[in-house]
Amino acid sequence: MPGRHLKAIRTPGLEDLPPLPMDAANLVRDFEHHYAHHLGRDKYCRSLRYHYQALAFTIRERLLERWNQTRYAYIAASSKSCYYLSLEFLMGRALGNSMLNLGITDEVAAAVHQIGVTMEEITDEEIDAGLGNGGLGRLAACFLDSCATLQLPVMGYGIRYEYGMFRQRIEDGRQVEEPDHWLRDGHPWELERQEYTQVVRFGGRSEFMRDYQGAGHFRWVDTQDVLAVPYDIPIPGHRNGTVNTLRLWKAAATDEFDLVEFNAGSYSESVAMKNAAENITMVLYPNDASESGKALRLRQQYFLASASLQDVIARWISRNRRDFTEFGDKNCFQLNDTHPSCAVPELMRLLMDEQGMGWEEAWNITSRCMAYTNHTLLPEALEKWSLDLFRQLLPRVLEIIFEINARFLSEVSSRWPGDSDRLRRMSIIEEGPDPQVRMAYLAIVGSFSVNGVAALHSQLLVEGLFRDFYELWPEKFNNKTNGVTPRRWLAWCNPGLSRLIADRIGEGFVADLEHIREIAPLADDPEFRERWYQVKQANKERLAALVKEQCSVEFDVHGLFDVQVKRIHEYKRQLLNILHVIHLYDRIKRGDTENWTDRCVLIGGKAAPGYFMAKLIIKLICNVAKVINDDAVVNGRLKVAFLPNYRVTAMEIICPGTDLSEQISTAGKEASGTGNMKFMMNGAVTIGTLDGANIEIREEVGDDNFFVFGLTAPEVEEMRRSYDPASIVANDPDLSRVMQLLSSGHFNMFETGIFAPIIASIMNPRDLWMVAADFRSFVNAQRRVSEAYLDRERWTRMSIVNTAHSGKFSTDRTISEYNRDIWHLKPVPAS
Ligand code: 26Q
Repeated sequence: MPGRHLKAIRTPGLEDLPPLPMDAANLVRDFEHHYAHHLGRDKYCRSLRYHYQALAFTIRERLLERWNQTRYAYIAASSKSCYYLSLEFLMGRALGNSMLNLGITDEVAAAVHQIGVTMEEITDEEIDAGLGNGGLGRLAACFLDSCATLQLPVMGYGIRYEYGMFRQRIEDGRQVEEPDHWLRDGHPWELERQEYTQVVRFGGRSEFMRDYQGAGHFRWVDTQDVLAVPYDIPIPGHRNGTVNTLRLWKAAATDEFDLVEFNAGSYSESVAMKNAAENITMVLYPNDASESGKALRLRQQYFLASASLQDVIARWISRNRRDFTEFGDKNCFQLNDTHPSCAVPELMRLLMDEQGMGWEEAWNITSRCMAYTNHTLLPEALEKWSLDLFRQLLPRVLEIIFEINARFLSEVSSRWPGDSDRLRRMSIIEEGPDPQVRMAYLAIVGSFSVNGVAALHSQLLVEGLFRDFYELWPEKFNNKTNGVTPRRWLAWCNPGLSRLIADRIGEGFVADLEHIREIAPLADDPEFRERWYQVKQANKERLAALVKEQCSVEFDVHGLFDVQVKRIHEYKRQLLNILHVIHLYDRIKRGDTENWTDRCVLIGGKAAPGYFMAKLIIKLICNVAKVINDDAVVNGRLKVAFLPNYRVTAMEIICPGTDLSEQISTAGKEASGTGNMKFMMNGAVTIGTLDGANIEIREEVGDDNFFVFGLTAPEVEEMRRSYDPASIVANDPDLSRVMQLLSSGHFNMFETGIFAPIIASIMNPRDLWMVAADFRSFVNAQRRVSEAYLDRERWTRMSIVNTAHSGKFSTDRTISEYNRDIWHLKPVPAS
């Protein structure tokens, strides 16, 4: 029954079963059981897919025991809980991570060996769970790992998209998108939880009525209802017995829905309605900035918010009856950007319309348990939804937003009487011919905490985008610098380096990355440096093999591996990177190659399907790569490759094999960046602007171990006033030659004029990303990089120092700060 929690049926003894043994022999036995009896395969099966599935089930049942124990411990502690609401969880693969966190990597390796396949063959069968676009989605995944490792009662809530992030192919140098039907062969890690199905309503209208006592109530009627069916995914902590939950909702049509239409004799309408309902969770929007105005996207956002809140409330009622006095103290909802911010009016609606509370009481609870994280500084990426769309889809929710706004604006006007300009600026509703709901303002007004994701970003938020709100409520605003989980991004993806580190300082750094600082003195130990260098070389071999296989380009591991992988976006300036590549090519052609450092430049990332410039930049990278790689004069001094289909699993091979990490966004535009942290942790040195978390990385490693360049954020804003790229180009002979090469058609011989929009954007005085402005400084910094790389001892020392100072960038630190300042949860040991 949707929405209703049945009384528990106790099956005696189930939780007293002896724990499943973890030794290799028992793993083999359970593997064989799943392979033969569950999946029905035998020795004639030609596909390794079932080996993967059987092993996944073998490990999942070991997670299940700990999962239950964790739940019992949380119930017994009746502690405060936090819910991470996110439209994206970019989980990647689960098998390796589960083994690592259960602490059974060696046992599984032995078992797999007995079965007669290699570990790599099996792990390669797993498809990435690509339920996210980029940084924001991967951050959510790293957060869940840290919450479980810190034994915090935190649950993730998201959407079980049928199709995840599209697969990218490159055809003739251009991006082609293919659907990612990742669930085709089933997902062995998930557990369907039909019994916790919720109903989410859309459309209809809001009605006011009085009950028999004369009290007024709002009713939302004539709605179209959709079922939300939960699928749970286990999130193991690192060797601590805790297994937390990620709950993903799938949309399904209600039975009644079908029947009404069906009985009316319209079978096809009924099927169409069913499809409309199930479409809600069909596909992830592949846009890493906002996608304007799409009704289906708003449906997804409300669907997630409503299903998750109803689920939390149902659990609350099953444990506390209808006593909500402590609800606000015992629950916290962290909103991953504005995407789930319908949660603010939706919690109001559930508390008032369904639980019968008055406004004051409901608002008191809501505004005490919502917290909002902002992930962008680009004003154009701030989410807005048209009022008309809102009214059509969520009429009752819009009414509540109006009331929130009215009460909020009256607070503003009593603080600043007569300041009508301020009222207009701060209103949750943007007036105009097509009025809009400003989701960020809704989130700020409804939350007790608002945070940015790096020090600079948080500072720029209160000085710029959210300045008015900061003046009103300074105490709400705070910073939480991002991190990445050292389990996946060091221990799992870089076993060679992890062993070397563990040999010297023990394994403690995996659970507490602050310990990694202890390797810093070893940068002065020549023998340690030699071993460090050898590990890096081996990782470069692995990366070179991937590049060979995927791009048919041969990277020589003695060259400097120079890597930029991330979503393709103008503000991230892949264009600046390629201008430098063209400049190096030009130097080779001119014979200016004294003391040359061979370079292998790797660029990868997906462009939003509708983003013309981003797609054109991919085409340029591919064309430049082809010309350079085919030019005999270059003779291996420079290699360039575009890696197709960049994703979590690719990064696991890329970051360990990288020498130089490119973090070159226009200052003030990248909120934080997290790829920068993965690279640093794996001993890459950064070339970067003073943007996002780069600033904090540089602070940790020191000026000598970081190649900084470019305008600062205030300098960028200052330069905009008089920006004149034409004169910058004219006064820089190197840049002139690069622009000359571009304009001459050297990289588009039989494709006349295709790069004209790129040339125009560089030459545009209103170029938002100021590519020409930073060219000289970038090329100079790259010169210093090349020189440093020629001195192998010096470079290796820098590499060690980078890893040694990566402790701050563990999500364990980030989550501890969220907990200390925002959530206030007590850790609960699993047993
Ligand atoms: C919004 C509305 C409609 C459709 C799509 C979207 C949408 C989807 C994804 C908007 C933004 C995103 C993703 C944003 C993102 O990944 N931001 C990155 O977040 C990282 C984690 O905080 C930061 O490190 C990066 O700097 C930031 O760019």
